[in-house]
Amino acid sequence: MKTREERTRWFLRDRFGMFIHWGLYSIPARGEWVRGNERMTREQYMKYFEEFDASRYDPKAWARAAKQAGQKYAVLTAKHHDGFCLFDSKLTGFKATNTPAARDLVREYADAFRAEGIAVGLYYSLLDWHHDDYPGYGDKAHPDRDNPAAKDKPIRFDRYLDYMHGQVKELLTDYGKIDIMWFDFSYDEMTGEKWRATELVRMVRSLQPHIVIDNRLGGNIRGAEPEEYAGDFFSPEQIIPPGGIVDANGKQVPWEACITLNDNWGYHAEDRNYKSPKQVIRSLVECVSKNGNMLLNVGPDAKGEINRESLSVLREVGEWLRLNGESVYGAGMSALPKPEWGRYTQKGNKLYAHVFDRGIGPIYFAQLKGKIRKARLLRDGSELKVETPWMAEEYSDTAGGAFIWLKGAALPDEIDT
Ligand code: JFZ
Repeated sequence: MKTREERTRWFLRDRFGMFIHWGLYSIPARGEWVRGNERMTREQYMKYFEEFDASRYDPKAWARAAKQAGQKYAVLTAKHHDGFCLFDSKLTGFKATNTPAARDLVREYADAFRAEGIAVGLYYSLLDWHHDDYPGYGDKAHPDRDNPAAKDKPIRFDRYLDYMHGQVKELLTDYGKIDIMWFDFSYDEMTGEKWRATELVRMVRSLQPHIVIDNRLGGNIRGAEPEEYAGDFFSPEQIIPPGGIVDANGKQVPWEACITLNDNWGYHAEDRNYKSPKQVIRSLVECVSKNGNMLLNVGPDAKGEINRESLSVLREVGEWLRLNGESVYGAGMSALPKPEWGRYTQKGNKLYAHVFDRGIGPIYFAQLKGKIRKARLLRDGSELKVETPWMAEEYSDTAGGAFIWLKGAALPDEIDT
C-alpha cells in the first residue's frame, strides 16, 4: 500500500482547489443547511426535488473557470446532508436522474474536469437527513430533531451504514479515477467506528489505491499513531492554522483550509459578502507559507451557474497565479521567520517574498546578508537591486540583513481590487 507521503505528493504540490456545493438547496438559496436550519419536513423539501432541472448546468464551463483560476483540483458535493444525490445511485430514488434534470451530474462533472486536467474529488456527507435509518429525533442537526412524530420511529442504523458504504462504492467504481474522497463530518459519538470507518477506508483504498482522503471520519490525524481511518489531510474550516499542522511526532501533517467565497457554502441569493481577489490571494499565500492547501468554495445557483461575482474573483486570482504561480505550486514553508512586511514561500533555494506591506524605501531581509545571489520580480522577471545596508553593523536589529530595492516595481500589493 502507498504511504501518506506518496499519496499526498501531488495534492501538496497543487495547493489550490475548487470546492463546489450544489444541490436541491440551491433553489431556496438560503445555504446548504436550509432543510435542517428551518426544520423543513420531507414533503416541504420534496418540492425542490420536483423542480430541480439543472437547465444551465455546464460542467465544462465550471472546469474552464477552475482552470483559469489556477485551481488544480476540485471537490463536488455528490451528496450533502440533505441526502440528495447528484449521481445515478442504484440504492436510492432521491437522485438527480429522477428530477427534471434527468442527468448524472457527477459523471458529467468528472468527465469535464478530467478533460481540463483538473484532479477530481468527491464530497460525501456522512449525515443523511433523508434516509429513514439515520437518527432524526434528538440528533442535534436533523430537521426532525424535535419533531414529536419522529420520536418513536424505529431506526436500524446498520442499514444506513450499508447504504452509505454502498454509495461510496458506487462513486469509486463507476466514475473512473477519483483523486480525493472528502467525507463530512463526524460529531459527538457519531465518529470513527460508528461509521464502520476502518472497513469503509479499506474499501476506498482497495478501489482507488492512490486516493487522498480527508480526516472527517474521525480519529486523530495528529496523534502519534493515527487510526487507519484518520485520513491523509487535516481539514480546518474557514481557518488557517497559525503555524501549520504538526503531529505528535513533530512531523508536518498535510492540511487543506476550506474557505467560502462569501459567507455560505451552498448558493445564497442575498449573501453579497464576497472576499476580494486580494484577500483570496493573500490567504492562499498564507496557506502555502504554512505548508497547506486552500480549497475555495463556489455555490452554483439553482440552474447550475456560478454567479458573476464568484467568477470575477476567480478570474483575478487566476491572473495573479498565471504570473506568480511559481511561488505557490510546489512551494511551501520557508525555514526563515515570517518577515514583518508579508510572507515567504520557498521552493528549493528560491525564496519568494510576498510583500503585503511595502512601507517606504527598500525591503529588509533579515539574516540574508551576503546570501542573496540575485533578486527578480516574479511577475515580469525584472531585476531588483540587492544592497547591503551601510549602517547595518550599527543597528543590532539589522545586522546580518540585506535590503532589496523594489523601485518602480508593480507589487501584488498594488493590484486594484
Ligand atoms: C460541514 C458542512 O456541515 C457544511 O455544510 C459544509 O459542507 C462544510 C464544508 O462542512 O460543516 C462543518 C463540518 C465540521 C465542522 C464545522 C463545519 N467542524 O468540525 O467544526
